[in-house]
Amino acid sequence: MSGAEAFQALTIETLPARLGGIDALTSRIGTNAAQWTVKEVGDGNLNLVFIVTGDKGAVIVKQALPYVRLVGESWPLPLKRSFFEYHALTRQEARAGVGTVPAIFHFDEAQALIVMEYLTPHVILRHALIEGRQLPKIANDLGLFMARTLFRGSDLSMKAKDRKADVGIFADNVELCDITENLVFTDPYYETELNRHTSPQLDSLVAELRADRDLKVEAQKLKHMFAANAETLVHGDLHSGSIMVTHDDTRVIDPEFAFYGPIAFDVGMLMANFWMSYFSQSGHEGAGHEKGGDRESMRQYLLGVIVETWSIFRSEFSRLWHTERNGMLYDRRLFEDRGDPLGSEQALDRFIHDIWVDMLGFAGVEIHRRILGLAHNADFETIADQDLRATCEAKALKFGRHICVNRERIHSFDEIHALAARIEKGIVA
Ligand code: SR1
Ligand code: MG
Repeated sequence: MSGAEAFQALTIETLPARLGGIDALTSRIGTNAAQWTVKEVGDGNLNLVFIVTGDKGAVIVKQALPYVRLVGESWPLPLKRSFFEYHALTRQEARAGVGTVPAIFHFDEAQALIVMEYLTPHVILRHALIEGRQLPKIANDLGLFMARTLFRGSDLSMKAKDRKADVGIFADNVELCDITENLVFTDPYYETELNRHTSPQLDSLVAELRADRDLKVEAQKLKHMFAANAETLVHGDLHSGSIMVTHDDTRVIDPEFAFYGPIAFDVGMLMANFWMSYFSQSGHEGAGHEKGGDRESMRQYLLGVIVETWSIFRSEFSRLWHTERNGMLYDRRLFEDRGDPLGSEQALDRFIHDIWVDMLGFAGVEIHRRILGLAHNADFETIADQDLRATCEAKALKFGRHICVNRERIHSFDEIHALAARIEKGIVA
């Protein structure tokens, strides 16, 4: 299929004939396209995802649709998000290393499709956590991934000219940013058509949050930061559904929301999804991996993952600060080169402190939008008992409000996790 042809959505039936002549596929899965098996497995909100298997192997074919799959054709969405996903993946691989994202074999811009590595036996991290599986490597892998992609895409590392050119390219990812700007920072905080929540159980808490002036002011402050602080190339949708895992391997997928935004946005979104998993665990008691595992040990595991992810992120970011700080910010000529290494340490401490504070804010609003907005997550949605689900969600909502509004006065995970435990046990109403 040539890139010049008009866009046409693939189907299970048409895919072999349409892609059967592409060397990037045939060389990996076999030339006899008539024998390929095709399965559509997309369970995200936006795209088609096919596993295509031939006699030599399998690949993933991901194709964007000209609308939001979750909602339907009434919500058009440009195909160019596939372009941003492809270019974000190539940059992430260059910055974080081969094996941190799926390998890319082919990109067709007009057909908005990417052919990439079929990750197997990987599963979506969110599903693994719902099952009660404890993955030993995720904190290390994700801490490193964030530090390396976020540092190396910023003015701490890139040449100003290159970075500005890249900011220009990704600035066109307007519609996907618009989704986040509305769905994360605004819609959850007022009554609008696409929102939903577990009702009537959460009605009074939702009304309370929507009347909460301090919370809404903070959410808008964070939105401003999201829209105006083009600090680095962020993944833009780094939740546990955008990560695939095995016991030994972690891959970050799906960066179609990538744009130049705040470092803390990716970190906060990821942490929020670990905290939501924490508060959802009691809804999965007795189910899943090895009869559900022990959900208290799962909760302790999740808090440990959060602390370790941050610690790895912080130490790798600091290492890069000392070894790769060759961009235009915090110029070495002002500090190390004139015998003032402490000046650079002071700047680093402050830089990391700002990420910490903003991370807590972004995490708080991400938690809220997954419970009050359009796009919910399976951690809570798969809890069949509505009363139990609402109890879990209410705890997460209160926790999210606290870390968002009080973020400038929160200094450690010890205090955050002491609060989380009190909320979880019902000690704090
Ligand atoms: C309409 S898209 C809803 C959500 O799905 C994506 O994964 C993003 O998280 C987006 O906010
Ligand atoms: Mg996605």
